[in-house]
Amino acid sequence: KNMSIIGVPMDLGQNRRGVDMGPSAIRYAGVTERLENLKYNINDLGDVPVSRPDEKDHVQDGNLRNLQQVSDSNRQLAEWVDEQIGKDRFPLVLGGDHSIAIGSLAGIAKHYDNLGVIWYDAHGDLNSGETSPSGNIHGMPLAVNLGIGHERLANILDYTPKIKPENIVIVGARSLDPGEKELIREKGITVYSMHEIDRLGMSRVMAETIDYLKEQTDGVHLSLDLDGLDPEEAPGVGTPVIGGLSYRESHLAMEMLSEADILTSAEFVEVNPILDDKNKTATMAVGLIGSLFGEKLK
Ligand code: DIR
Ligand code: MN
Ligand code: MN
Ligand code: MN
Repeated sequence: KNMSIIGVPMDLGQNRRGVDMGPSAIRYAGVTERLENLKYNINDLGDVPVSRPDEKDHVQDGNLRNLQQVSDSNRQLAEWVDEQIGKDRFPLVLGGDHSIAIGSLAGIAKHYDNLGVIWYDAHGDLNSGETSPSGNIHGMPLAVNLGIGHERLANILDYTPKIKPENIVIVGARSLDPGEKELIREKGITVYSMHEIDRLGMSRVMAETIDYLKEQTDGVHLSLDLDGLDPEEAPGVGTPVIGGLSYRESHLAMEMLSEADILTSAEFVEVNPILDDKNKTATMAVGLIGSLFGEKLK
């Protein structure tokens, strides 16, 4: 199986510097070797260019920090991802902050009529300039992909929306802003928050997610924000939230996805080696990637 790795050293979608080194940290933790051991043919394309922020960290165009730079890099990322899928290569995108899901989904969703998305995250990332408490675009990518938000973000590759609300499953949520909760209700988005995961167990949550998306969609993208995990296990993230998913719950989820064989693209985001403990979080990401791509079976 052919896979292309794309790094996106993006830190302009939020306030903590260092997450731009996420792709390096994940490569250093051995992602390519891990996948080659699983008999994947890997082409590491390197990193999508990210330009520097303006000198003054100013909020542009109605509460959107670094809009121009975030939009430009995401457009390029979308083109790279689109090209790899065109060559029948599985895109594995490494972040960078979660604003890069705008570009990756723009490139991916073109190829599907009914793309499913698993959003593994402590947050909903469903804000817009109007609802965001921070102006940080990394809190907005899922809304943007629903067609909600600035047109320079929502209209990348000249189409919108990228995905349908009924094709989204959020897993691990425990920090949702009021505007995000309202959007979840209004659009009927499926959310397995920590409450549901505690009650049902990850095994049932993933079984339901897989059954539902298998029925409903023609491709599935996994967008995994490392802050979905508990900060004790994944401390190298910019917006940690107590009470998260464990190492085993997360590996079980990846193993079940691997067995179900439904994924058509994936991204791992928000690894910040400056905030980390001896590259623990990048190492966690690489372990999860190993499980996602079949380590248990091979
Ligand atoms: C918050 C934090 N909801 C915001 N979002 C984060 O700024 O919109 N997303 N950290 O990953
Ligand atoms: Mn996120
Ligand atoms: Mn489409
Ligand atoms: Mn998050």
